[in-house]
Amino acid sequence: MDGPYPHVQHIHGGAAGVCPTPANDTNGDGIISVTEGAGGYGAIQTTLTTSGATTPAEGLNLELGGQGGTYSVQREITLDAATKASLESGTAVVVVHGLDPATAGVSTEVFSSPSDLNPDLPLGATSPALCGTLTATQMGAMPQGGADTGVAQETGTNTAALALGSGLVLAAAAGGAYMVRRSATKA
Ligand SMILES: [Cu+2]
Repeated sequence: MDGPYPHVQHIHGGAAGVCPTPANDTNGDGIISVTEGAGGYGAIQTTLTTSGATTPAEGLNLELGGQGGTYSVQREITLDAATKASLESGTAVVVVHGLDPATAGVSTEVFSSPSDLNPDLPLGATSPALCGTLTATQMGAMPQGGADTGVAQETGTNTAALALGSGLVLAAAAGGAYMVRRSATKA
């Protein structure tokens, strides 16, 4: 649509707490769809919107997602009971959706085919791009200065961190967040 490609992003939970691997691309189209990946990371529990509501109902609200290749979100949100339970059990997973059409490694036909979540959206826009399992760490004190109250994601660093006002700091283990798209298997 001539705009920056969107990234809806969520805390998923209620499943195994694991991110998909290329082996999850069961239909072999070069993209791991939500249908192919969600068995490991579960359903949307919190939508990490850039503003406004953070409920699962906003899960596909592209206007409240991140935009383009680099962005930052700093906000404080209140997690619901389901998300807290996943965090406590180690099954909470941050998933950033939306592949870069320039680097997705698939044809335009595949990228733009109907999303398994909403046929009005392209498959590439809703499929997982980044994923990391959250682990809880008790902090003795809140971080000083501007706490990272949202997911911070920088290209190339493979990190995702979430700091909560409760004093819990949740961070994906180094190397635990990784690109889940894969190189094209078709020319
Ligand atoms: Cu998601």
